Amino acid sequence: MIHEKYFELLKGQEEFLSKKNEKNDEFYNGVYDRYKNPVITRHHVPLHWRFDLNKETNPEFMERLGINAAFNPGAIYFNKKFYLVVRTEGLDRKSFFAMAESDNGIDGFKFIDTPLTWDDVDKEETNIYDMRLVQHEDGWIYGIYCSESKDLDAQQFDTSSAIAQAGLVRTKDLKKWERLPNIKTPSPQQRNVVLHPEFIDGKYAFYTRPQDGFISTGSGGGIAFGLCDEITNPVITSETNIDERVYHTVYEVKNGQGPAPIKTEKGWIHIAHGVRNTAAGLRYVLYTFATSLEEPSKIIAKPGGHFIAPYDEERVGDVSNVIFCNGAIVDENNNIYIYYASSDTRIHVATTTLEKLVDYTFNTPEDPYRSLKCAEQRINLIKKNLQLLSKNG
Ligand code: M1P
Repeated sequence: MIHEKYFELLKGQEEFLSKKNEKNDEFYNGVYDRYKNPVITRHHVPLHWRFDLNKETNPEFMERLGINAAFNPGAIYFNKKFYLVVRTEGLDRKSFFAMAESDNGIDGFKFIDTPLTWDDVDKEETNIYDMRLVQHEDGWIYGIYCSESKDLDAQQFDTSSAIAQAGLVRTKDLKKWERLPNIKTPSPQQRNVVLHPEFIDGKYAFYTRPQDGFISTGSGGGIAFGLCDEITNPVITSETNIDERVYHTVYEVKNGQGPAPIKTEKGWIHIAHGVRNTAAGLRYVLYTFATSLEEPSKIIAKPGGHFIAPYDEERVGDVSNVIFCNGAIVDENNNIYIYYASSDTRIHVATTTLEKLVDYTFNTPEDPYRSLKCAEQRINLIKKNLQLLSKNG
């Protein structure tokens, strides 16, 4: 017999899920729009994924398998629907992937089917998260995610040290997933590995993030680029750093490629995250850069500063002061949906257009790296504006 509390909670959840999302008019920067509500939170997770509905086995209707957070989603536009592969984290800290679907990409996201699983090829793999989805020109949809295991070489008292590797899966229908071997690179650890959507010189091309520690990138860091011959035996023999960490920037401590780059007439546009350290801990923001169409590993434009940073309530969560993005969608009208998570807790969308993203990336001044140069940059802007104002005044 189904517990009566289920129907009461279901009614409330259905009302919550049917709430329309609206643009947040209090925010303006001309580059993108923010929205009033997150698109996915832990409260979106279906009740029958969390509660045992049977009154006999759960007379008090207790939540048996609670959800802590829903964040860092991979994204893909498939058969005219918006799909997010959500990093769904149980109360036990383990993340799993779950698919949510919406007709318009702004609201109405619902978790579908059941959590995603595939062949368990790596028995040491403990935690999985942050999938990047890409429709490759070879016809497959690939998912690359962080596959985390305990560091077996750590001292016995050290129960925290971990190893991050790049797990690889693929599908054609978003239902049946094939697990391929982890991607091998010259670096001891990897996170934020992303597949480029097109072949380069007939090879699969990847953005990687070499690191020799789990949290700190150590002597590694930066966004690197590497090629691989065979996707079923993914070995990248050489990684070249294309976007390094730089002192006193928003990507001083760490950075990482976000979703797969977006192709435009002027170049590939990349959305990445940059990290700096503060007295309150690490601060994660997003930034963009463009690489050449002829040479996707060559940066040709890079605005200074952040593109999206924690705003209002986004600042607070399980890991506060974090904006992270590993999923974006471009629809048939060149509208762009950037799915970003705030503070490792919930998912938001920011919308813009291809035209605006190109304008922002190519026409925003670069970081001149020194305060007096920044002041000069701003004085130039002020002078030009004052001239214009006095001519038209
Ligand atoms: O907690 C913030 C982020 O920390 C890590 O980011 P990076 O890969 O740059 O080290 C990841 O664990 C990410 O999931 C998380 O959001």
